[in-house]
This record gives sequence, structure tokens and C-alpha cells, in this order.
Amino acid sequence: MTAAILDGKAVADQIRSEIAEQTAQFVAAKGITPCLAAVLVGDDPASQVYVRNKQRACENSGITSRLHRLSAGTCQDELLALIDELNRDQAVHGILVQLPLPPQIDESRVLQAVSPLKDVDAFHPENVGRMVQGRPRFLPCTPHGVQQLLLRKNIPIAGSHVVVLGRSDIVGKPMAIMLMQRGAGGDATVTVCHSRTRDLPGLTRQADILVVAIGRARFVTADMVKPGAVVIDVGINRTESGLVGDVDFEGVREVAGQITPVPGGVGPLTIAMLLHNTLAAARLQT
Ligand code: L34
Repeated sequence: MTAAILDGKAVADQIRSEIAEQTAQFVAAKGITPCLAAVLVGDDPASQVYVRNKQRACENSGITSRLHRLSAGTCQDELLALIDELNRDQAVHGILVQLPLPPQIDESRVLQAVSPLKDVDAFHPENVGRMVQGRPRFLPCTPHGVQQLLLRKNIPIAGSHVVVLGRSDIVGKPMAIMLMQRGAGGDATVTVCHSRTRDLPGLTRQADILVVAIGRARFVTADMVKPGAVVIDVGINRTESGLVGDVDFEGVREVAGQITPVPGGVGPLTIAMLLHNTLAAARLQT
């Protein structure tokens, strides 16, 4: 069996056109244009690509974007001062501090400094707590994008066994919580696996839906996948042979039922959900 490709880019384009329409209605009704302020510290080439993609997506949906670039040597106080200024700036509705940050900066301190009402990444502890309690203000962009892909492709979630491979604060943890939550897009039986899990292949082979965010190139091989399973590859690794996911795409596509490609899978969905949150933030603040 050769898996069908889950075209994340196409679903993201659909979501983006819906957001463009909603943004136009919002601007017409309120006379205010939603605005995202992106903060990029240092010159990590991948981060520059992602932030540029985010800004371009904003512009295409009628959302204003601003970029604040700080040098790699920026100290924590300078960054906190910028965030404070953006928190108080009424024209800014969403604040995105692109990760990773340089080592001299305490990431959790910075994420806590972002106003929870402007926290379009949903990384502030107040927004994490609300999400865990099932009364979200914003949902984190990457897991929300994965959930939207499953919903829009009519992949059954309720009652399914989802195995999440990876336990990061950005993807693995919130993904597991969102899919186990009561109601639409949830009600899954979720297992979370990670680098210390015993008999990983034995567990991943039980997955109806396997979400992989472990950060290792081509880590998931065909023997780890149940025939017909849905495989969502959140990984994005730069290797000599170009961009590859955390899934060995060529091998796994012979076993899986459906699979996301890299690029063109989860990445564009992450960006679409950022636009969604920026519009939601503008609504909250006006
Ligand atoms: N604060 N930091 C914050 N929020 C985020 O949500 C992110 N993330 C991750 C890194 N740091 C962050 C992103 O935006 C990863 N990420 C991200 C965003 C977009 C893309 C990939 C990762 C993306 O556009 N991917 C394209 C290929 C881009 C390329 O050529 O490298 C794709 O088709 O997958």
C-alpha cells in the first residue's frame, strides 16, 4: 500500500483564505487592521526563513506585520524592554518571539513577559493553563495546525489511539492534551512517547494516528508504523540531502495510509494558525 499524501500546504491555503475574508470583515467593521509584531533575536538562518514566511502570510491575509530584529548578543533586559513596549503599544495585537533564543536569555522569563492577551503563540503560563483546563484563549500554532488538518481531512480522532512521539512544550505536550480533550477534535486515547520510552516501536505500531515531533531526521522507520496508519511529521531537519522530516518518508509511505510531506506539510499549517490567533487577538483587544 502506498500512502496518500496529506497536503498541509493546500489545507493551509484554504485556512488562510478564510482568515483573509474574516480579516477584511473585521477591518470594515472596526476600522482597525490586525497587527503582528515578530521579534527575531540573532541570525539563525532557519528562524529567518520561518519569520519571513510568517510576515509574507500576514501581508497576504490583510494583517499588518512588523519585524523587530535584535543582534545575537542582545541581553535579557533589552529584550524585556522591547516586549514591554510592544505590550503597551495599542496598535500591536499579537507578539511573537521566535524561538530558539540565544543562550544568555532565559526563555521562560521572556515568554511570561508577553501580555497573555497578545500571546499568539499561546506559550504564556496563563494560556497554557487555560488550554489544559479546556477553556483556551489561544491554541499553540503547530498542534492546532495538526488538529485542523485531521479535522478537515475527516480523519477520525474520537476513540482513535494517537501516539505522540516527543514531549516538547511547543508541540508534544500541547498536542497530547488537545487530542485527549473532550469534544470536537478531541476524545482520542493518547500515548506520549519520548527518547526514554521502552520498546518504542511496540508502542508506535499501535497508533492509528502517529504524530512525530522528536527532532531527529528520519527517526521513524517503516517497521514502527501500523499498516494504514495516519502519520503526521512535525519534524524539519536540514541535512546534506536537503530538508527532511522526523519520518523516513520513502520507507513509511509504503506502509502508512496517509502521510504528511516535509516541506509542505505541518510547517504551512503552523503559519496559518498564527494568522488565526492574530485575528483573534485583535478581536479580544477591540
Ligand atoms: N515562537 N518559535 C515560536 N513560535 C513558533 O511557532 C515556532 N516555530 C518553530 C520554531 N520556532 C518557533 C515555527 O514557526 C518551527 N516553526 C516553523 C514555521 C514555519 C515553517 C517551519 C517551521 C515552514 O514554513 N516550513 C516550510 C519550509 C520552510 C523552509 O524552506 O525551511 C514547510 O513547508 O514545511
